[in-house]
This record gives sequence, C-alpha cells and structure tokens, in this order.
Amino acid sequence: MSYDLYYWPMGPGRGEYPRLVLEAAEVAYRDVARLAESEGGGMKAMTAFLSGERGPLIPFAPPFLIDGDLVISQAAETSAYLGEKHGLAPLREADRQFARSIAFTTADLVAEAHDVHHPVGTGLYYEDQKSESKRRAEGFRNERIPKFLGWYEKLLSNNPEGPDFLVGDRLTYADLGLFQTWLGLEYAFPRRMANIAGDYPKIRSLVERVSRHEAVAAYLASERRLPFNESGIFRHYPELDAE
Ligand SMILES: N[C@@H](CCC(=O)N[C@@H](CS)C(=O)NCC(=O)O)C(=O)O
Repeated sequence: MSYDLYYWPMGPGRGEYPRLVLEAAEVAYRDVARLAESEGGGMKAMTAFLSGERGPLIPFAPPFLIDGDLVISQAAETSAYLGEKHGLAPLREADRQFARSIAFTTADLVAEAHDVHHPVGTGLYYEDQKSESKRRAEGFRNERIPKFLGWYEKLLSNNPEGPDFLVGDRLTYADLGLFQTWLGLEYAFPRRMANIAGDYPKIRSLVERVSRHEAVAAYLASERRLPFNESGIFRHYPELDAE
C-alpha cells in the first residue's frame, strides 16, 4: 500500500509538513506532482483532483493526501492523520488532541510567514506590495516570531514527560512541524533568528535531535528534500530581515 501525496513541485512549502511525517515514519508514498506524466503524475494529475474530475471529495488546495478512497487535506490535518496511523503521535487521548492543537497553531504561524511577503494580495507579485511587506515584516519579526517561539519553548519546558518533545513522551508530527518551521524562519529571517535563537534552547535542542533522527537525516540528505526558495512560503528577502 502506498499513499499519494499531492503538492506543488517547486518547493517544500506546506507539502513538507505531511511529507516529513511520511519520511520519518518510513512509509511508502508517491509525491505525485513531482512524478512524470508517463508515471501518472505531474501537475495534470493534481489538477484533476482540484477540478473535481477525480470525484466529489475536492480538496480546496494542496497539500492533500489520497489513502484509498480517503481524501485528506490541510497540512496540519494530514500530518495528524499520518502521525496517528504511524506511531508519530502521542498515546494518551489528551495528548493526541493537544498535538493537533499544536499542528494547527503551526499552520497559523506558516500562514503569517506567508503573509509577510504577501500582505495585500496572494494574487499579486511581491514586487507590487514591497512597502506593505516591510511594515508587515517588522511586526512579524519583533512580536509574532517571539510570541509563537516562546509558546513552543514553554510547552517543552512544561511537558511533564520532559523537555524532549512538545507533547507526550515520543517524537510526534507536532515536533516535526516545529522543526520545519524553525528552519523556514532561519532561512527567511537569518539576522533576526541569529539574534533571538539563544532565547529558545529547548527548541534548538529539539531541532538538532530531529535532524539526527535516522530516517529524517537520510531524507534530508536525499534528492527528495527540496530547498527553500523565493517561490515558497518562507522566502528570504534581505530587506524584510533585521536584527
Ligand atoms: N490551510 C491550508 C492552506 C493551503 C494552501 O493555501 N495551499 C497553497 C499552497 S501552500 C495553495 O495552493 N493555495 C491555493 C489557493 O489558496 O488558492 C493548509 O494549511 O494546508
């Protein structure tokens, strides 16, 4: 059995959240939009789902996952679905539910990171909203990043099972999501992150451990891992960064 993951082929974006869960769990999947059309992949295959040609369960936007007749969308929901099925979720019900809350909060942070370079309109070019982006970036760097990161740091400090994981006593999709988001923030805002990284020792330790997780490390070194770039969610525009 293999999952079909659908996401834009040009960068990690939101697709990376469920992709990391699949990779960490070492389960088989096809990254369909990145496959050739001759293999049943490519953008055509993705558009077929989004247009309703493939059935009445129409995802609004990528990423989405096909598991038999299940259609699962939303990066956080898809990560939770996979994590719970493949041992990358907490065991206790209260912790399982809270892991979902964390993943959806991470999705909020990801949306805010996107809105820094697209504060006026998603359909407009960055170049057409540069001055608004500068204003938006200042608040994001100075208020929102510390607020979100401070919350994760507090969760790690307060976890009754110890500071190794955000919730529960094992690695979960919530931790993988924080890992990816921290790297994205470091890519997009290197000066700001270098300045404040010392405030978050427990997050940094988690990021370090995730990057050394055997399956994750193998994935990060593979061609399947796409680099951040300026067509994605986390974009590095030097004019939007500052200490
Ligand atoms: N809340 C959704 C957002 C999905 C989303 O906005 N996907 C982007 C790519 S990262 C997209 O293709 N959006 C198309 C659109 O909104 O029209 C999630 O977290 O998965």
